[in-house]
Amino acid sequence: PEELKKEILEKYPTKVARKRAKQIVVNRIATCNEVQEIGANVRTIPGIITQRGCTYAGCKGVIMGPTRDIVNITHGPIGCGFYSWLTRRNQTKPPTENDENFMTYCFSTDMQDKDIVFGGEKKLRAAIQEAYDLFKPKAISIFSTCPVGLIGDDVHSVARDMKEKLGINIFAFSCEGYKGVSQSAGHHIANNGIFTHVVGLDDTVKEGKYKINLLGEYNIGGDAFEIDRILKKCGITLISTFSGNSSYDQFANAHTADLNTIMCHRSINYVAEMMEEKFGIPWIKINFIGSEATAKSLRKIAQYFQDQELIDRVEEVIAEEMPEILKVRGEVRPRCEGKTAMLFVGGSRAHHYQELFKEIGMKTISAGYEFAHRDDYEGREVIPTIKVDADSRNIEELEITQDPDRYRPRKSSEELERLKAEGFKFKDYDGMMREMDSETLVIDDISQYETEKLIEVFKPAIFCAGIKEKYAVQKHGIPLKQLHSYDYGGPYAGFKGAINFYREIDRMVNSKVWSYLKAPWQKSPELSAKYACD
Ligand code: CFM
Ligand code: HCA
Repeated sequence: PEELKKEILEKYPTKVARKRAKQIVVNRIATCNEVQEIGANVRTIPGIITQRGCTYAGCKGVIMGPTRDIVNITHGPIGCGFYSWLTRRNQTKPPTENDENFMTYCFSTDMQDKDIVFGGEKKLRAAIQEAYDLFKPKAISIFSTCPVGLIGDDVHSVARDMKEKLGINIFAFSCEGYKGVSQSAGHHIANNGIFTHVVGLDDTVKEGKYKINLLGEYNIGGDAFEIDRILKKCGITLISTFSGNSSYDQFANAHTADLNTIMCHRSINYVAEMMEEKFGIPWIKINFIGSEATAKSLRKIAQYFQDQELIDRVEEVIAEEMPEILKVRGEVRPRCEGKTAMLFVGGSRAHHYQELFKEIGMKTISAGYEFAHRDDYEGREVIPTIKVDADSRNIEELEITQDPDRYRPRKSSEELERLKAEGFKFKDYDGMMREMDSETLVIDDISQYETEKLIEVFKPAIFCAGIKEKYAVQKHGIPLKQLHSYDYGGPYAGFKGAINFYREIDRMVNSKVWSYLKAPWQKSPELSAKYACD
């Protein structure tokens, strides 16, 4: 891998090579028992074909998009709203036919040239009024796209005015696409907004002995439905999910839960931290991708509540679910054993999905995130050492203090001591690199060129990424599994999800079709491209 890194970098101009060198790391965890530092959450170098999306996508598409009963208005050109309209396959299921679901609509101010010249606030006001007249929603939120920031529309003052006029909750996000270096900035902006404007508005205490929130689960391909099924079976009450299959009321009531569990650490750790500071709810990292990881996460939740009834119930559920999983795994594993995978996705799945591959005997030889931060690679203990650059400073860090009336520590200090003695860890995430083998290549914000190099050298049995990478990779004769949209399949979370994933990967890596495939440039060599710096 060290050789390959050198070879990749050689093609770049010196300055580019110097920057990319920090973001390409050969994992040495087993040999030196220490995670190396990786460059992450920095600007993509202009000219490089990145997998990344924008800040607006992270705020509107990712965090707020999956909520069904807030009217989400994109203030901007129509393409931005259209792009983020359900392409992520975030599913939802209103409890009854009378409950709202606005996700099938795409709300946008459809900005035109004249709005850019004369300002778009009037149009935004009119759009809010129109949405209100038509739907009478509980809440409306507004999302800024690039031109909004450039021309200086004050979306927050429009939101305040309209909130007063209409008497419903209206709030805006300054999540212009260029605001940060990737989607990640949009996550943070969305976390701040939802925490400021919605969390804590409804103090109703719901029934339930074990009340949790599920943070960072977006119900892609129905994942959250499967997790809900399992939690229900265990007798655990889900107060809210951020934000798969969620509603406005869930967010408003989230602070009444007794534990926050985090699936995707990258996108939602801010809300978890703020809920702990303001309301005293502790958080733990869990992972429902992979059957072993699911069992481990359920046990961790049960251990937190320190209640024998729940501990026993969780064991019963695991014992009930596992036989079917082991049966399918046993069938699939001999056909997949020893095959290799590469995963380049988002900010958590490139890590989580390694679990599922491991269960069927496959090895991850290279992986990386599009936009995660160093803690998602190296573990949270590096957070104090992360340099805050101008780009991150650009994103507001909210000052949170204890709520004078509603702050309530969920565990006494004796209970905390007992849990600690049992090895229980709060606020803990070890990151991706510790769980990968030595000599694997970890690459942040991988480029198209680097992707092609990896494929050429390692010829993995499967490459996992997104829609932009899919066909370029498959033209090399390597199957690509989309770990964002799941290629219209899923769910892959929880117990039933693991079975779906085993079967899907078995089908993909054992199909003969790939070996028959000839790329266009293999058939017509004159089509083969040359890199400019050759
Ligand atoms: Fe978290 Fe996500 Fe992901 Fe993400 Fe995303 Fe996504 Fe993803 Mo696409 S919140 S970081 S910004 S797990 S949309 S559901 S699949 S890149 S790995
Ligand atoms: C986004 C959404 C995305 C894109 C997926 C892809 C998703 O980043 O704006 O590139 O295939 O999961 O839908 O990550």
